[in-house]
Amino acid sequence: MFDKILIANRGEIALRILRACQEMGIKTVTVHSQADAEAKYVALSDESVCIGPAPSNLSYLNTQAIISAAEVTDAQAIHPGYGFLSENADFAERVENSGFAFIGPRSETIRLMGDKVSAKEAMKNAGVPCVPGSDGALTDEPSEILATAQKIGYPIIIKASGGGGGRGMRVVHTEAALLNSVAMTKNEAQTTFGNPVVYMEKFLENPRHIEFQVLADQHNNVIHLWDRDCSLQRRHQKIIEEAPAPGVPERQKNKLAIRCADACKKINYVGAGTFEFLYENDEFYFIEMNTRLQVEHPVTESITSVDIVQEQIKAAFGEKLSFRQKDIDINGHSIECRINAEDPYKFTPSPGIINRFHLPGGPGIRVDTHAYGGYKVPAHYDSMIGKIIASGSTREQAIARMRIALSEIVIEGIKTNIPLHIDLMNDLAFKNGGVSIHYLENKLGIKS
Ligand code: MV4
Repeated sequence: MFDKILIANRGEIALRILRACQEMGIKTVTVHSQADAEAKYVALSDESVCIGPAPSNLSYLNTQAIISAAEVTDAQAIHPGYGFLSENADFAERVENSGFAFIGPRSETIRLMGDKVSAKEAMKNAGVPCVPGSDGALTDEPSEILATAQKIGYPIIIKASGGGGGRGMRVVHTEAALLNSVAMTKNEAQTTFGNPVVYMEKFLENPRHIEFQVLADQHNNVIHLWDRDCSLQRRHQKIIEEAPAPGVPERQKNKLAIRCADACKKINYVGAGTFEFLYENDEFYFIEMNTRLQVEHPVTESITSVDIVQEQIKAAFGEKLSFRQKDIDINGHSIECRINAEDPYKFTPSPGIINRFHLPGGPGIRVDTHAYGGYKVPAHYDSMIGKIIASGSTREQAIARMRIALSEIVIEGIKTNIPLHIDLMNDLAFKNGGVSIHYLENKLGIKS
C-alpha cells in the first residue's frame, strides 16, 4: 500500500480523507493556504505544507505548488477531494507524469467526462439511457439546428459541452427564439470555457436528480453502490441528499445500476464515479458523469457499509476492490444536511469566528466537519462547514433522527442554514419523499 498520501484539499473533506489514511496506516501530508494554517486537519496530519496565500487560485488551484509539496515530502499519491482540481484532467495528467498516483480515474477518463458531448456519446454507446437530443455537437447550419429541435420537440435546452453542473445552459421554448439562443450560448461557452461547442436536449420540466455511485479497480472489477436523491438544491448547490431515492421501484434501479457498472467496464473506469440522471415520469435519463468523490458520499457509505474513500485509495494503488456486487446490501435509509455558514433565507455568506460549538450525537448520527469552538470560518472559500448524516432503518426514522440532531446543534458567532434544514425536516412534501429539483426554489419563492 502507499506509504504516504498528499491531500490536495481543505475543509471537512481533507479531514475525511485524513481519517481514511490513518485507518489504513498511511502517512498523511496536508497542504494549506495561509488562511487555513490553524485548520484541524493540518494539526492532525503527519506533515503539512503551506502552498500560498488565501485566494484559491494562488493555493488550492496552484498545480505546481501542490506537486512540489508532494515532491519535498516524498508522498506517493495525491487525493484531490472534491471541487478545486479534482476533475481537472490536466492536473491529473501532470500528477501522473510527475511519478505520483492520482487518486481518481485516469486523466483521459476525466477528459472524456469533462467534455459533456463525448461523455454522453460514450454512455449512449455503452447502453446508458440518455436525454433525447442532438446526435453530438450542434453544427453551424441553421436549417439543421431548426430540424433537430423540431424533431425533439419544444421546450429544448442548449448546453455547453465544456459546461456541466448547471453552467452554460439555456432553455428555448419557441422556434422563433432558437437560433439566437444557440448563438448566445455558443458565445458564452467560448468566453467561459474556451470551447464554443454546444448540444441540444429535450428540456425536462420537473425532474428529480437521482445519481448512482460506482467503484472500479484496475482489474476490471466494477460494483455499484446504488443511488442517491439530490433533488433538494438551490442554484445548483445541493443542500440535502438521501439514499436510497424514495419511491423508485427497486428492480428499475437495479437494472440501471448494472448498466452503469457495465458502462464503467467498457471504458476501463478506475476509482469512484457518479452517474447523474434526471428522473421524470418514471424514466431515467443520463446527463453527466462525475469522476470525483462527492460531497454526499456518506449517505451511500451509511446504507452500504462501504468506505468509499478507502476503496478509492486501494483502487489507485492497484489493489482489488474489497467487495463483490453480491456482498453489497442496502441497509435502511440515510439523509445528509449540508451545514453552510450563511444566512438561512438570504443565503449571504457568514464567515467569522465560531465562539460556541456543540455537535449532535446518538444512534445513527455521523458528523463530518473540520469546525470547532474558536474556529474562524474563512471568507475565501465555499460556505459549507460540515455535514450531518442521519441514518435509520426507515426513511421516517432517519428524518426523525435528523430533526433531533439539528435541534441539538449549537453554533454561535456565525449564521448557519440550520433553521432552513429544520424547516425542511418538517416539510410535508419532503416527508412524503420524491420532490423535484425545483421544489426548494419554489418553496423559497425564488425564480430560477
Ligand atoms: C437538464 C434539465 C432539464 N432538462 N437537462 C443542471 C445541472 C446540470 N448537471 C444539468 N442540469 C439540468 N439539465 C435537461 N435536458 C434541468 C437541469 C437542472 C438541474 C439538474 C439537476 C439538479 C438541479 C437542476 C437545477 C436546474 C436545472
